[in-house]
Amino acid sequence: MAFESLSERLQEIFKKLRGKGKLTEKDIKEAMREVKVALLEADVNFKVVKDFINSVTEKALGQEVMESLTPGQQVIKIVNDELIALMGSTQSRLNIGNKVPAVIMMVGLQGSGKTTACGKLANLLKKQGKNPLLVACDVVRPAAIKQLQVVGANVNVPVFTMGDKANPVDIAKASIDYAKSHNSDVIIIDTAGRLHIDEELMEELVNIKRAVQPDEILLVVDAMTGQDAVNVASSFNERLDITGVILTKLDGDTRGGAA
Ligand SMILES: Nc1nc2c(ncn2[C@@H]2O[C@H](COP(=O)(O)OP(=O)(O)O)[C@@H](O)[C@H]2O)c(=O)[nH]1
Ligand SMILES: [Mg+2]
Repeated sequence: MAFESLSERLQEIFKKLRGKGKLTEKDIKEAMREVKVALLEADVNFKVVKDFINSVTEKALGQEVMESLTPGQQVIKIVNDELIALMGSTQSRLNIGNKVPAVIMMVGLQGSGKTTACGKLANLLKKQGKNPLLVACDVVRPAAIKQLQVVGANVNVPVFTMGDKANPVDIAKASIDYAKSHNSDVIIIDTAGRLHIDEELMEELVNIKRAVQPDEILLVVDAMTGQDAVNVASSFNERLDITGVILTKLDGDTRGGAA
């Protein structure tokens, strides 16, 4: 992911700064140039990057920093503080923790990227020391279960399935017992989508929600949806009271067909 490699790049730049006792103006400018390149390569808007670098450079070149005992640390702190200000100062973390297993339900239109996001989320949770279980509740799309199994295998996370003849509500319920007996502390439910919002889909999702009381209901939205994303989000929110949104396909050019 773009942010992953950006943070790695920044760590490298910070390491160099930290290694220096005293910083010269040249050191700081050199580091800022590297930060700038890293941000641009992570596809951050040029004007945003320019303002960011100007603001950080100005602060970093201030007297207090240059004369402090740990100028490298000070500069790193400035970059971090400004980055937080830039990206939004409230970090949204998943609200899971008390209940075992915690339940995360993924919802969204067909093709929005739910199944893919399930894998990414499972991987992330695993890195945080969790023991996730993926649950195959999409029994509508023919190859959906197989797809989730491939996604799960890629990140080494088990997948709970009851095949495509079972009812999604029953699958979701059964997965909780399965998680308990297999030491999974968080389950990620992959649900079916539709091409358009329809009553049948919403009812299915509402029923799953009622059965498993998710801690988080994350709406997965394709970033290319554009303005219609707002309509999609409010329709899902009305019925399901979603707790978060995951924007997918921010990478690359997924636009196809008519330009
Ligand atoms: N480029 C790109 N493609 C994605 C992303 N997420 C999903 N896809 C692709 O979009 C298609 C639909 O994704 P899928 O996870 O099956 O969507 P679902 O129907 O909501 O489960 C697949 O071909 C995915 O590989 C993403 O973040 N970037
Ligand atoms: Mg899917």
